Amino acid sequence: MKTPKVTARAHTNIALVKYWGKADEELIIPQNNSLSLTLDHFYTDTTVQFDPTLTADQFTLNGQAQKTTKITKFLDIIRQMAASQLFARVESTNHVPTMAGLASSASAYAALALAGSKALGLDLNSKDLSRLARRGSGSACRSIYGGFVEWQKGDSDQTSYAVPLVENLDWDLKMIAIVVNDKQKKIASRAGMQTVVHTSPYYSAWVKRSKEDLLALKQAIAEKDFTQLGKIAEGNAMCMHALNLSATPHFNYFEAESLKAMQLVEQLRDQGLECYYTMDAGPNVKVICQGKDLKAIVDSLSQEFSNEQLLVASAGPGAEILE
Ligand code: 2P0
Repeated sequence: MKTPKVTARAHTNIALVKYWGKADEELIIPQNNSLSLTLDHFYTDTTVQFDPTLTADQFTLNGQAQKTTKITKFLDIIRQMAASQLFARVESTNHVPTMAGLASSASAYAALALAGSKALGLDLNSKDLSRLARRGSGSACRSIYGGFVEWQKGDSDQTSYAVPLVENLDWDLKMIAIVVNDKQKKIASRAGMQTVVHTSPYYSAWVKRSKEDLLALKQAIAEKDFTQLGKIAEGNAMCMHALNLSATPHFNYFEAESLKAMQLVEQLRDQGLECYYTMDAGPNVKVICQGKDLKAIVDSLSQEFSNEQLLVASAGPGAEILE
């Protein structure tokens, strides 16, 4: 018998203290705790149905058939938990503006963990859902929750999962994504962080620094201290990118336009408009600011970037079942 069709929605998240390196590559256990903000405007909807007439998993993304290797490996974990041998039809839609290049494995695996486990009749609690999402992509374990979320690294499958810090923000934070290039990244996160762990002479300094950043950021969040939050996020991002520059072979995600965007943010700050930048495993720059300054900052950025290149998001909710 076919299982019920279950649809789940999960949002992307932006890390303010980054995850950049694994202690266990198979189980996806990170080297350091990370802390993110779940975003409202970028999300993935995924529908899953297990069906005894299928002879293999099927996967479409935005209506296009995709390779199933990674999805099947992930569904195998769910099948094992539910003692099922059924294959599934998985249909995902990324609700990220097409040119954004922000489509994320975080929202994808958080939505798939929720829809897939529900479809097979598992009623996982949030902690176990976070552990499951982690097996698909590390950052996905944070997208199970809304607001500020910490991924506590743990040291085993049982102990590595995200916890919510502040789910409903009473703080008007905004993120402006400056899309400088929407093409696929040159170096995938998974390969990039692996190179860094094995070769950067600064890796142990990163682990130490990220611990300090995490503590300070949690305090800034508790005190709603935007200046501290921004400084920590910006500094932590640059430390992550310094690892890439110091790896063998060295690599980086910066493009000329990324540097231009970062310089603009620094200029705006000098002019008294408080904003900070962060960057992930790609050239797009994400600017963090407060709602009261959003319009002035977007107006200034639009002198250098088109409106289509500037995407604004706020804090968003955790993963949820849609039907
Ligand atoms: C983060 N990133 O904390 C960091 C910062 C990118 C830069 O998590 O190998 O796609 O699937 O666990 O989660 C991107 O890495 O990597 C990421 P895998 P993932 O958001």
